[in-house]
Amino acid sequence: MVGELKPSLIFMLSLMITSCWTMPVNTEGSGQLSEREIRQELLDDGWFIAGPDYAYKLTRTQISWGIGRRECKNMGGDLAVFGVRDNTLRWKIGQSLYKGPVWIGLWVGLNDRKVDSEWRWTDGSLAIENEILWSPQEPNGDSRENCGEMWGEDRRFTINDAQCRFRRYALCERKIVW
Ligand SMILES: [Ca+2]
Ligand SMILES: [Ca+2]
Repeated sequence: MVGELKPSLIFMLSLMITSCWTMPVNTEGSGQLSEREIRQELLDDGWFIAGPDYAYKLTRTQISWGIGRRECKNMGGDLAVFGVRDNTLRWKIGQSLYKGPVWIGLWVGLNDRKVDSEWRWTDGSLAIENEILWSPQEPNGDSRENCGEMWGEDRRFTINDAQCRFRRYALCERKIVW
């Protein structure tokens, strides 16, 4: 069969096969970004990386807890949970953000809206007592205050229960897929 093919056709076929082998792997458009490119993309988009796999960003304006959560989701994340649960990370995030716009508190992914005094993270898990570093005398709002904010004024970035309708910047968190 091969013998019936013209030599020029065989040459062309071999050229095609060789070029396929030697063609450089094109990563552009394949969705495969390098770690450096992912970092740059997040940075350009206003996110900052804290912790191994998470990025953080504040909402543009101060809004209620519910709208804050929606905005975080629109930005590809949710209200911060991981970075709030971890004391060291929360402090680090707080310090970084305190250099930005002036704020009293930031909405985080914590609420007791369903059952009062039963604090849950927005991932649905029940917050264990020592997972939340409450501000002194907090939580004190009973059924009036059902949304968690990270308090900035004392620079300790402890947690306060606040009225969900209050206007705060929301602390959005996004897991980075490297
Ligand atoms: Ca409450
Ligand atoms: Ca309170």
